[in-house]
Amino acid sequence: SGVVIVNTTPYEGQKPGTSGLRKKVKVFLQENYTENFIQSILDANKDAIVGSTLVVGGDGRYLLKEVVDKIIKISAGNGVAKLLVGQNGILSTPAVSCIIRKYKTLGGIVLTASHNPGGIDNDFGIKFNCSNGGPAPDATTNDIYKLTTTIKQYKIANNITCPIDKIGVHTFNVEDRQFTVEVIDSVQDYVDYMKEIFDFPKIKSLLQGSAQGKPFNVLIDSMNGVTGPYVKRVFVDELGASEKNVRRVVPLEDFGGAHPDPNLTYAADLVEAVKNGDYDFGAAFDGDGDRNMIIGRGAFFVTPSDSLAVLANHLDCIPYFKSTGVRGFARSMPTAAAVDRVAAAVGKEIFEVPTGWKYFGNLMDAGRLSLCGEESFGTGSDHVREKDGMWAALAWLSVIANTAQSVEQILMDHWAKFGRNYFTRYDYEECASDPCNEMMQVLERRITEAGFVGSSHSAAGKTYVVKLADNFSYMDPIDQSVSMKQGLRIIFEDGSRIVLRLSGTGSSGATVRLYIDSYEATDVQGDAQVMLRPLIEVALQISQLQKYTGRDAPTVIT
Ligand code: VG1
Ligand code: CO
Repeated sequence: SGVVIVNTTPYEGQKPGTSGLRKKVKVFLQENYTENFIQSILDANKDAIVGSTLVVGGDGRYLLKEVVDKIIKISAGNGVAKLLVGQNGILSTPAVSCIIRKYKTLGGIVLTASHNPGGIDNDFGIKFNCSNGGPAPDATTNDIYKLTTTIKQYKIANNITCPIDKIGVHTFNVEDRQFTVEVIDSVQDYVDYMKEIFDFPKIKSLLQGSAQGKPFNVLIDSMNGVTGPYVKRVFVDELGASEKNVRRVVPLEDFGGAHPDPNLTYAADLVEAVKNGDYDFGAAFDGDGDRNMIIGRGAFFVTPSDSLAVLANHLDCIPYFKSTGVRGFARSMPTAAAVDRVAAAVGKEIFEVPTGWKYFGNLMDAGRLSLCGEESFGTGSDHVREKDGMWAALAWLSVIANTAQSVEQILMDHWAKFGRNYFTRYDYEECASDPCNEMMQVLERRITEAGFVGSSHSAAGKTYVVKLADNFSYMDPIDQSVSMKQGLRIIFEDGSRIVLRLSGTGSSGATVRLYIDSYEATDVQGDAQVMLRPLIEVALQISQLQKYTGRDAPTVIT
């Protein structure tokens, strides 16, 4: 087959955000839009691309198969030697990371807009992961972006058509070079790895009741996203759960109309099912399988910042960490500082990085980091270089199997020992961009002005004195790269924090995120919304958020 060189012109705005390029499907459907971005990803790898192997897969959303087909043709056109493609294009984000690492490929292309809704009127996304299995760091995504602004042509082998619905190997000759597409089982490598990491027989006996008598009844919700086949294989085939223990396990192109984001708002029906049913545990995962929500009996909610802290304190329940040892811990800046207290107690390093999983990779590669998380329902370890929803659920079940405690008891014990970081996040989704940008500028000026540090702010009978305020910047301790302007922080004398940032994953307008974190040593049984009310009021006053967004209530509260 021959390679054609197609002339093209740049599109504006192909700048990857927190996690890849995410746009409406219709944006990707514009002539050469997707081709330009794929070619730019390959070009950013320079000479290494010729003769390389790449992993390709995504979360099953609308447009996946068409884009896989384009990646096959453009890879062939650019001298890639081999692609490992998930059957029907299906691979969860953590599975891509696992496969890149296992087969030591140059990297992978992940086709997902994660938790954003799918379907022809919704979102699609393309992300490049490097040879460590993690999302490309800023330097690489900046290179990709720069290439998209000057692209003049792309190379494509149009004659190559390769079925991806069956497992198998296809080889082609492309201008005297051999090009191979290996269609792989979407779940096998990942499931094999989970069986190495966890004690499956122990989790199985927990679920079946042979350990404590009564079966431990779980409800696992894939939200019509990519984790369906993984959940079936692990929970039903391996761990002996029944079909009644799993729900929404068929990946759908539009996620059945659901917003596949595992939180109390968008996974409300799982919460209801666990509340009203005889369940000891519920978990939900997002569209691409890297996020998780954990709830206990009666839908007792585990806030992700606490989930991270609890797991940090119980890593000895997971065989993987017995062999690797436990290195440090890390969290993203807006994540509540509960894990910091565990790190201090067990004498481990703790890192605070900007929002986005790409910032954890260097620390893991350097052997400094074992477990990390984000408040946005992301939890994971150095077993891969992405957050991993199903891993988090299996980690929790390991803790439960080892401690013989309920989810709620585990949290109560944790708070009794460490105190509690109350946390909440308010999201104001799809606001007008200009006023939100203005709000952030005005707020940054105000909080960095002389006199702001030391000023007091009162609401609902509480007064807070500012100790530090800035626009968070981070220097990577491994390669010294600096990431500026990662979110406005106001930290008060008592350790309470207000954080404000604009989302980098939306596909239209601006989404404002307001994060509130406040520590209580002994008053640990309260309701987060009640406990945090004064601080929320203070945040709304200082930011004038309601004026700028025109919203008097958030879209989502977690
Ligand atoms: C959000 C979360 C962030 C997460 C990112 C990708 O980013 O806040 O913590 O890493 O999504 O998650 P932002 O910029 O919208 O706040 V996923 O599951 O969409 O890959
Ligand atoms: Co995701």
